[in-house]
Amino acid sequence: MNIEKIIVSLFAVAGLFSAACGKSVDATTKATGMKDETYPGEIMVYEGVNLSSITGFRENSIKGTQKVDTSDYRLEITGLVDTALSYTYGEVLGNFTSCEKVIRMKCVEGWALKLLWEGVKVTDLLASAGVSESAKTVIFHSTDGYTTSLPLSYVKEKDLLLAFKINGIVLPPRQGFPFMLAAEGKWGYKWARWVERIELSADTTYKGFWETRGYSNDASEDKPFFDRP
Ligand SMILES: Nc1nc2c(c(=O)[nH]1)N[C@H]1C(S)=C(S)[C@@H](COP(=O)(O)O)O[C@H]1N2
Ligand SMILES: [Mo]
Repeated sequence: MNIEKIIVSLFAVAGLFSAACGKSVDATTKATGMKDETYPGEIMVYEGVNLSSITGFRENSIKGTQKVDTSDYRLEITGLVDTALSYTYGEVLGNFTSCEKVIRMKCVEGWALKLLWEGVKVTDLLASAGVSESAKTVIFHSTDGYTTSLPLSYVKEKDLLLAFKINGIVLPPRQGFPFMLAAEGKWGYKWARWVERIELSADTTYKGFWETRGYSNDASEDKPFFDRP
C-alpha cells in the first residue's frame, strides 16, 4: 500500500468532505499546483488536501472512449416522471446550481483516485421533471449502451452529483464527457460515464451491465463486489 492510498483511506474513513454548492468553479483561481502535461491547470491541492491526478484514471470501458458532440447531445430524463425532459449541455450547466466535492472513486481492479468533482445534483435534475410516487430506481444510460442503477433513496440521501468537471477541468472524453455520475460510496461500475439518459423506474431488481454479470447490485465500496450465492 502506498502512502497516497493510505491518506485516501484515512480521509474516506474520517468522512471529512461535504459538498459546497454555488457558482461554477474557476479552475485558474483555485489551482495551487500544476504538474501534469496532459491536463494543464488540473487542481492538485484543494483546501489543503492533496488530490490524485486525472492521469491515474484508467480506461477499461466496454466500448472504449465515447466522443460526444455537444451540438447534438441531449440529456434526457425519462420514465416515471411528470414530464419527460431533454436538456442540451448548456442548459444543464446554465439552469442548475453546481456543487463541488472531493470524492474517492474505488475500482474493483484495486485502484482508487481521490478527485475534486464538480457537477449538478441529480435530485435537482429529477425534480425539474417531477418524480412519480411509484419511482424507486434511477437507471443511468450511457452513449456506449452501458447502464447501471441506484435506488432513488440513495441518490437523494447522498445528493449525488452528475459531474461535468474533475480537478477543475472539463471532463475529458476518456473520463466521460459531457457527464459522469459521481456515485460516491459505490464501486467504480456505478460511476456511469457519458450519461445521456436518466430513467426513473419502479423496478427495484433492475440490473445494469456489470450487475447482470455477477457484480453486486448494492455495490457499497465497503462490501465485496461479488454477490455470493
Ligand atoms: N458508460 C460507461 N461508464 C462506465 C463504464 C463503461 O464501460 N461505460 N465502466 C465503469 C467502470 S467498471 C469503472 S471502474 C469506472 C471507471 O472505469 P475505468 O476502470 O475504465 O476507468 O467507469 C464506470 N463507468
Ligand atoms: Mo471497474
